Amino acid sequence: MGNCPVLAGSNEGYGAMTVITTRKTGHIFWITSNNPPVNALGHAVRSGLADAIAKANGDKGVKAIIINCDGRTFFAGADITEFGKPLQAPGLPEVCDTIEASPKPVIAAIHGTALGGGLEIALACHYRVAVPSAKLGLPEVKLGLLPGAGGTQRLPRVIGAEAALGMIVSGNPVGAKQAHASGLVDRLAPEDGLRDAAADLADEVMDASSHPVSSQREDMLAAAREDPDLFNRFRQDNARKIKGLDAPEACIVAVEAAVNVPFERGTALERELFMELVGGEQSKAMRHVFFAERAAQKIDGLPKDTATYTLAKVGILGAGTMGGGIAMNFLTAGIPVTMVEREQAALDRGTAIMRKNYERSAAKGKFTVEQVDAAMSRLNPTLDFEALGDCDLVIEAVFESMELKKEIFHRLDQIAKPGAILASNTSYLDIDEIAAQTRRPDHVLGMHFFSPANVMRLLEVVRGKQTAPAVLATAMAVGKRIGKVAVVSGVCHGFIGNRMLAARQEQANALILEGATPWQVDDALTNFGMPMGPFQMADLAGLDIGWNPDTTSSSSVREVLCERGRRGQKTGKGFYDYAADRTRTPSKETEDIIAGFAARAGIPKGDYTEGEIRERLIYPMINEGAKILEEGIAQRASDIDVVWLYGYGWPVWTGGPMFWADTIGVNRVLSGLERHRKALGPDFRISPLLKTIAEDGRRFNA
Ligand code: 3H9
Repeated sequence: MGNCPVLAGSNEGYGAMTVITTRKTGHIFWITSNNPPVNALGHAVRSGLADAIAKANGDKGVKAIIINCDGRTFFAGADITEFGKPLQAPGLPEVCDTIEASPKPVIAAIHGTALGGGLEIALACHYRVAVPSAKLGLPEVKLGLLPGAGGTQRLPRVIGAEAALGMIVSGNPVGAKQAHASGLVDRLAPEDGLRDAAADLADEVMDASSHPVSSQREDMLAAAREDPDLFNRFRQDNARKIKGLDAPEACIVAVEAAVNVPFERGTALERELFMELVGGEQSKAMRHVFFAERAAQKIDGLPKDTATYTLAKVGILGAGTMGGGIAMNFLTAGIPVTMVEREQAALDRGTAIMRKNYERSAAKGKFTVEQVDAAMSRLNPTLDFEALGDCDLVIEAVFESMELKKEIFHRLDQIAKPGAILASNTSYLDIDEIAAQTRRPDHVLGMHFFSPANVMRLLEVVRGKQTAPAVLATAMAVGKRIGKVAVVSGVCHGFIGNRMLAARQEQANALILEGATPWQVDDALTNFGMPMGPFQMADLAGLDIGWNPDTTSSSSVREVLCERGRRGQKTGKGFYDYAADRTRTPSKETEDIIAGFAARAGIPKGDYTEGEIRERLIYPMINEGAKILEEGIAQRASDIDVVWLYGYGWPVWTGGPMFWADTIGVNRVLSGLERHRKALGPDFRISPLLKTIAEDGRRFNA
């Protein structure tokens, strides 16, 4: 095929902006997109595709059409940056209809990822060929949308409603092999033979009298038509996962329409739902999250091509909950880990918990037994500190004591090989002070994981004053390699996340003394969409962290709770009372303890609405976020959003705390803070940046 003539005019009409080229080989007309980096279906691509289809159909010598893409992937979807702007015709639904209506068969040749609008293009084609490594999916739901170019109507007709529901509502792609098994892909091509396989298929079908048309298929809908309860069952089964989000329900309604009404009515409904969602606050927030996550990878002042160190082996100091969780990330990614503890019992306990965690994940189908064994075989648990000497990166995960950490880093510096990176998993402490204990402060930084460290996706990479660019770039690259979302933070007490959490906790503690109950405080946050409130979180973690029975002096609510044996979920009671199945109920005893403290301190009992409680908890966090920006601790407001989304379960449909402030208006946050000023305490200061942004009517996320 390689030396076939290029069809004249392939670049006509688009000048330098040409992203679609065409050529002819025998009776086959090739339409190729080249729109890096991901062949997003922006205006130029859409109009190029429509014109090319028309051209192919107008050429008597053409008997079959192949759509494929250059570069790393097939179309990865609509161009998200175009959403919210006036649509430039042709729209994607129209392009899909044009492809499907082609009297000559159209074949999609898929490599990389056929996502969103990309899969919708493929579904509109009469045939689909893919390489085994390709992935196919409709991830629109993750952007607060539903597939808007016929995907909700064509996919159920091709693979059945139940399978389509799963793909569309989860937004997760499937591999080409699975897609082949389900009928979504007609033929698998050898990894390096996609074009030949597509051409072979074209040769086979070009003279057929008819071709499969996805929108006209009925066969795959039969099962759902006989099972009308399917959709409500699906809603119930997924209630927890889709709570608070608008898009999943819209997806379900649209797929239901595919089963029950003709294609044209189904697509009209899909369009209506899409327009509603794309203009709504949730999708705007979720699109912000998409770009925020990618922006977080970019480090101010650090060229994209900064060289990074190769990591062949990682050392972890401490086999506790954090150390074990951190180690699992590397083991899963295929990187050997040496894990050091001081005592055999602690080492054995830590290793056993890791294996148990892996086995639990395997039971859920996330790993095979072989993968678990392979991961654990990469672990070298040892009591020998010197064994860390050949590691390229050592992460210290011992408990929070500056003295201990200083001593450890001093020792590590003696034994770690030249060029090795030394990282601390500290949640609060000063990385520069720790780095000063070594002769390589430029090779020291913070890598702050969040608990459970093998699950939570956030990694705060703490850049010390002297951290070298290559060391920082390596930590970010490592984060990506182990599947984390890494965000750079400067050095301050608690970094980005915990510093803001402390601002919230201070208000939570104050509010309960002012008369709001812990349950009201927790509800104000969980009703907002946070997975847990501060008192539920405290009960889960254990109230006795840092509590000493020998020195306890009944000086805080927390101390008294511990003294009375109310140490959290593990003792069946903490702020709340817990039943054997961990169901929680408000505790009268806790309320009495709090009332006693309030009375002794002479704090009058206030009466708060849920909205006021929320303002008291969240506005000071945003204020702290503004200070974090002002001081250059975070590079950009969206980085703060990413920290809260991935580290603390902030509800994705509000886009993160700073984006939420932008949505409700920074001036509203400012006036709220001024209104609550007295209650916020004598030390409370409004951030000058927040004030300026509010007064100028600007946004944090400009
Ligand atoms: C849709 O299709 C709606 C339709 O149903 C209906 C319409 C009517 N648009 O992720 P990466 C940028 S909704 C614009 O780092 P990777 C991205 O920002 C869409 N830009 O690469 C980044 O820019 P920068 C449904 C996009 O290899 C660069 O490309 N589709 C888009 O790690 C590289 O991206 C999706 O939701 C886009 N669609 O991952 C898929 N996609 O370099 C979204 C990427 O300036 N995309 N960019 O930071 C992805 O999931 C991943 O990008 C992908 C590659 C897996 C493809």
